[in-house]
Amino acid sequence: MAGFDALRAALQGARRVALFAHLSPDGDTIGSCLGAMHALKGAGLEAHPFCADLLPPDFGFLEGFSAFSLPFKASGSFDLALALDVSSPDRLGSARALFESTPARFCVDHHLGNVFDCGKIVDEKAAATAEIVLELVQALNLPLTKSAAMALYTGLSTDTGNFSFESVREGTLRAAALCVKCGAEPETITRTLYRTRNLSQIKLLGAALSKLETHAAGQIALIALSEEDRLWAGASESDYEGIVNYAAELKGVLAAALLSERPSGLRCSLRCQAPVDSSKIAALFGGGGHARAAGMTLQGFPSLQTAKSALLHALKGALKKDA
Ligand SMILES: [Mn+2]
Repeated sequence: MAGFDALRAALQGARRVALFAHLSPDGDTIGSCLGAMHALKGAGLEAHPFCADLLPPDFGFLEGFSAFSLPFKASGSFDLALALDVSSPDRLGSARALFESTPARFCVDHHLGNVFDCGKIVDEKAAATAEIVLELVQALNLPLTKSAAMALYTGLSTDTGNFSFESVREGTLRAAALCVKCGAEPETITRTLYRTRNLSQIKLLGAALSKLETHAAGQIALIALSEEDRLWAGASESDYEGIVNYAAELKGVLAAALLSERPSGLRCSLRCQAPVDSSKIAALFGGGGHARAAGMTLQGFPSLQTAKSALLHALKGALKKDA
């Protein structure tokens, strides 16, 4: 991988490493940061994870989760900065300044169209950034402790729908097997992340299902959740996770969207089946992601209703063009 030798060299002279997660952090960016942190610490380095956003509390079961801090709380300077699962400097949010002020900078990522201008270890075929981190851990002979294995397995699992997406390749499962060999507990991770819900999540899901609409002869499924729905359910940001899949699972649906008014803005999650490309639809609204799953924050719409109309128009356009 391009950038690997440079990273190895940079690590040799480094003492303090700063690790960076992206805005709206998911299991892959969090798991990759914590996995890298444990592995680097095991090799005698200092490593600190940073995220400019609030972290979803669901990942609190991972060892070292509380080590994450906001970038302005960083003390001292770092020799090496590593952005994990971050596709562009913008996605660092307010952590960008800390990243850019560090002398040696690298990103480890699997997104299409990574636009960083630094040392790059990018594999667009990897199902998760955690998969690349595992390759690096092995290639650099870093220790894979149980804590690191739990974190990296979490990254692999969350980015692949628990090992069920098209992106899953032999290397993904080999990476998972290595994590299990080193102490990762698939049952604990699966139960904690996918089989445990709080009341606000169940209520929000109920509201979402009652608002599911279909369009274009059943090829589009759309859910729009208002601020009122959020207040009724008592929902927090992380409670929206996964709801879009209910729309995507409806038989005959090629494009599914969840639009939601949240404290962080008007968010949209997309799930599309081939040949419709989620990332192309997201790009129309300044967002990004992958062909099967993408997301964006919609800006400049005076109401949920106008945003919904614009989104529906874009979904219908994508169906005409791609399907
Ligand atoms: Mn990822």
